[in-house]
Amino acid sequence: MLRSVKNTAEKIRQMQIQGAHNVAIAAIEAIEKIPNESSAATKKELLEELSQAKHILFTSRETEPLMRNSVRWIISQVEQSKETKIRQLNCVISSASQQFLKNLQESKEKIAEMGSKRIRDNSVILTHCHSSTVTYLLEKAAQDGKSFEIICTETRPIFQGRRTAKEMLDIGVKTTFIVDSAARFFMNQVDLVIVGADAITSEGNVVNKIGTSTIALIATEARAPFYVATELLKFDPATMYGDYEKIEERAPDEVWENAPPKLVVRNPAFEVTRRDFIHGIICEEGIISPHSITEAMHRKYLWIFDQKS
Ligand code: RUB
Repeated sequence: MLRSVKNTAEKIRQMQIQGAHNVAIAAIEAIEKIPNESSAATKKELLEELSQAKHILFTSRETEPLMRNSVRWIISQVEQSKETKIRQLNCVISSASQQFLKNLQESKEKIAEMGSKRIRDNSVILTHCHSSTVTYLLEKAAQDGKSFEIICTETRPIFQGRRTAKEMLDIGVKTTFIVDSAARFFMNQVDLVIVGADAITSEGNVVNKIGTSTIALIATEARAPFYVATELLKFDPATMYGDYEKIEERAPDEVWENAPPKLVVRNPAFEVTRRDFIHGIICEEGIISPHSITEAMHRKYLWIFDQKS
């Protein structure tokens, strides 16, 4: 039972699937497979399985509100369905999953379209980590005929920046690869910074890969606009009701394998970048100020405020 969900959760935990967008897609696809692997005979049993699946996926990585919002929404469609027969309820899972995936793809397209317009010819753009939203936006800009170059950080400890660098080279963009601590050294050559997001809080702060807030700070110092490209559904409704976004702390051996025994090694995967350092959030509703995030959520995804657990 729940074989696909367990496999996917393990891949997410081990970061074979990485980045909030890809994590959410993998989780949705795993939920979509539940009907094929389920022995549920009643709606109650199916909802119990879905609840277990939710728990398994939610505990795979902590800082993944897009995945949580996706899974919650699909389950809510089953809960609210008037259908009682398993076959029909399985169809609800399938159509809700497909609808959500379609929405994510449409959002990604809109973000790329609007973000591409912000790129002026001959710009130097710095990015951090690997965000599929950012690389898609840059790909769109290249297709639109913009000429630009990229500086990307290696992103210690597990080097997601290498993936970004390879993707940029594959689309023929001049790419410079730097160690994370060289970001300030190069910032005076940078025209704009674009990073992705793992979570957006109700105050308009953004959670992204560790190192992002330092880059935001030095971008502000150098007067280089700092943009975040993200779907609005990375908004975490729990932050609206007082909770802090949890920051995942990963195993120390990612930082130093076989470190000296008494050494304390810390490895937070993410951190908060305050809205004051964010020039704009490039999302499916347009390029918006982080201050207006809750209005945008009310306009576009009102249902999110009902889904807390
Ligand atoms: C990835 C990371 C990315 C965001 C956005 O961290 O911080 O910037 O997830 O990515 P990790 P996307 O490698 O630890 O998952 O735009 O693809 O959702």
